Amino acid sequence: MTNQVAIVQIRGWLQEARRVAVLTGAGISAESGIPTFRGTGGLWRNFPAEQLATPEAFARDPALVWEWYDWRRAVVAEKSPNPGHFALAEMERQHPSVTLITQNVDGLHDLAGSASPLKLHGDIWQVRCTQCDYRATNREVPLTPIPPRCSCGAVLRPDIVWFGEALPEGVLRNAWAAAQIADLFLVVGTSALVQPAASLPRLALERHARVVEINLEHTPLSRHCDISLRGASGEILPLLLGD
Ligand code: BJW
Ligand code: ZN
Repeated sequence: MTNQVAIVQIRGWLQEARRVAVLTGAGISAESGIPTFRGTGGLWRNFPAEQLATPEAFARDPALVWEWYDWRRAVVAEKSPNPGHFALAEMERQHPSVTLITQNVDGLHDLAGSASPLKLHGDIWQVRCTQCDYRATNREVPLTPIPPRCSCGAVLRPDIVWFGEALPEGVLRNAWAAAQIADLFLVVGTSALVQPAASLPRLALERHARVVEINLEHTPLSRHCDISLRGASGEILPLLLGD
């Protein structure tokens, strides 16, 4: 099937679908200039994940981990949503029921106008205290001091889900529910390696939803999808919308 034929097919499925779920990953923000995690130019090419994105790494050296986030916040702060983000926001307006689930922490779906993306892995602009219940939005770039501290004296941490940590319970519950009831599930720009996010399209497949992948590369999910489109999300997603 050529991409053109596939796109006509997916447009039809989108029109027929009663409930749509969309899972996005770092690839959707790549065209905005935000590096992905894995692969060429990936954020972790020079840093094994275990060195930075774990609670153990943070406990060992909070300043080092914060330096990495401070750099990433500076990168993200100057970036804008691309046509892929805008197309998904428009899809929400055109379709009666779309649930957007994202693994991204960059906030670009919000900036594009998506109403309330389910953020599985947290938000780079939120901080929380390692000791008390304090949580806040913090858009300071660069951050001072590093590491930042709570008024209770303890160190603040990024409100992000690191390896070995549980995902926010309500968010994950809503994402499972959306995957369970979707009749069309779009998987966009994710390597589909990180759990439990990668299980969401698998669940949709078990429930006999149509599953469509949009990715520059093949992933472990590709061969299970009804359609797996090779291409850039910023080019393909706008083509799925009605006029
Ligand atoms: C384009 C494109 C373009 C490029 N257009 N496409 C079951 C089995 C095995 C392991 C586990 C398991 N369950 C749990 C685990 C452990 C672990 C895990 O999954 N490990 C795997 C790596 C094996 N999972 C966890 O630890 C999770 N926690 C958990 O399960 O806890 C259980 C628990 C329960 C109760 C109590 C306690 C614990 C937490 C996972 C948290 C992941 N967090 C990260 C880092 C956040 C920090 C940060 O952002 O700084 O989130 S990992 C990192 O990967 C980040 C991303 O959100 C996530 C996914 O990456 P993504 O988005 O897929 O990006 P890439 O780079 O991998 O792929 C980009 C893709 O885009 C590529 O395919 C490109 O081709 C494509 N692309 N340009 C279209 N223009
Ligand atoms: Zn505190």
